[in-house]
Amino acid sequence: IRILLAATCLMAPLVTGFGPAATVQRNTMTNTIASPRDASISNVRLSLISGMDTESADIDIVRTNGKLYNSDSKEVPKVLGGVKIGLKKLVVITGASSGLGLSTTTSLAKTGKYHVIMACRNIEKAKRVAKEVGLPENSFTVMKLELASTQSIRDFVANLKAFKSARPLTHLICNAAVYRPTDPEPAWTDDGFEMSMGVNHLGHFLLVNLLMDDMSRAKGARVCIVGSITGNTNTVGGGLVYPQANLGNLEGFEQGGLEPVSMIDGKPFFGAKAYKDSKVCNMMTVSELSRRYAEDTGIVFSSMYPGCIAETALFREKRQWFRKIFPAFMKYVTGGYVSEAEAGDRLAQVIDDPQCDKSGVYWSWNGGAQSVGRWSEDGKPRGAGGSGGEIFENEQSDAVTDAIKSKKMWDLSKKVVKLT
Ligand code: NDP
Ligand code: PMR
Repeated sequence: IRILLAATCLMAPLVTGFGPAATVQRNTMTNTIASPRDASISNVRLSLISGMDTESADIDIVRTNGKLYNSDSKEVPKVLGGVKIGLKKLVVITGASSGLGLSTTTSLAKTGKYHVIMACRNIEKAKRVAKEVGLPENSFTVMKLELASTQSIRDFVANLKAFKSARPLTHLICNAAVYRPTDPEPAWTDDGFEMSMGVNHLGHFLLVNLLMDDMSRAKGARVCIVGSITGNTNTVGGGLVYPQANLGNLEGFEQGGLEPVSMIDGKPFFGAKAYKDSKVCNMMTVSELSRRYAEDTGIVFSSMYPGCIAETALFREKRQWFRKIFPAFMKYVTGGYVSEAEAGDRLAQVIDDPQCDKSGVYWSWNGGAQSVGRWSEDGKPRGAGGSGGEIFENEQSDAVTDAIKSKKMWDLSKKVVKLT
């Protein structure tokens, strides 16, 4: 009993250090060493209750003199990798209820290092799929985020603040997207933005900006906004397949970007192009974030192309025959196919791998049928992104790296979403 009491007292500073909302709920000793001099405890299981969720953490340490030891009696630092011992890193993933977002959630959760906030528009669906893929109970929390509403985005950020009281937000993945190639007329977000641009770019643009202050206080923070080959006209997938992304001179945003203005270039609505334009804005946003904040805050900003995950629900609007043929076409003709699971590992790598600790990079994988996927006059790889490739720092098209246009895109996006 004495050891149990001692353990509770020793753990108290560890727990209360994480903020006022954290309290000890349960404290179970599974293995004790009898000698009072050693008084070591291994595998103490703590449950922290924060604003919205209960999380357990296995702590493999304890010592009396203020120093911490692991179960091999080796002293360990109180802060490991920027995160306090016993607490997982906190990562927000938008659109975690399907496709790439869900497989990335699975990849990160299974490392045991991350607690994933699944930021989703459909809470019930997110909970259901989390169960279906067998996410460990204490590895995730589902939170409401409707990117087609700036109010919902602001509410999400406020709710996250309550949740975060137990630990800082270190990682953000902007992944959610819609692709509406067959819509004859534009759909509109709550605020009156065209749906693909509103959800894929403007919603994430607002979210990142609202979280920037908090994240700049975290150590080792990373932000990844998912881009695509189809937004880059220097590739076969983005350059040869009609329509090409083209922001024009952002005339649509200059006009306020609100209904009835649908396209960023001010031209008539074109669903497939709106998606590709939004991906250009995603990648430009990363360059701008990196230029503006990387050095001062230490945050690593990146974008990536996961490969062609041809079976996801992104293609829900496409005809049935296309959805059947597309994966085979990508596998056997272009070599650009990648499975959801492998794509999830790739995005998780951008978040977790020390190799990806460099800001402003657009990551890709050099897999698949190289000869088809490459379109490179300078001989540098621009892989099709297919299965089994190595990670590399990809180049983006001149239209994406246009610094003047990126700045204009940034300034107008701020105006459009009413960020001061
Ligand atoms: P999915 O359709 O499978 O996943 C999209 C996710 O976004 C879903 O969780 C969806 O929620 C969510 N979402 C859609 N609209 C909103 C909204 N208004 N508010 C909040 N969440 C929303 O597509 P993918 O997994 O294929 O796409 C993920 C990312 O990967 C996208 O950024 C896409 O551009 C990118 N990408 C995909 C490629 C591919 O080949 N599939 C290739 C290159 C990039 P719900 O589950 O409720 O529908
Ligand atoms: Mg594309 C190496 C060639 C390559 C790659 C990597 C892609 C990726 N595509 C390639 C080639 C081609 N595609 C060719 C030659 C064709 C004409 C037959 C073709 C067609 C095509 C269509 C109709 N491809 C598509 C579509 C879509 O509707 C997808 C799209 O553009 O969604 C926006 C798509 C894609 N091709 C890709 C990738 C990754 C996509 C998925 C979407 C995305 O960027 O998120």
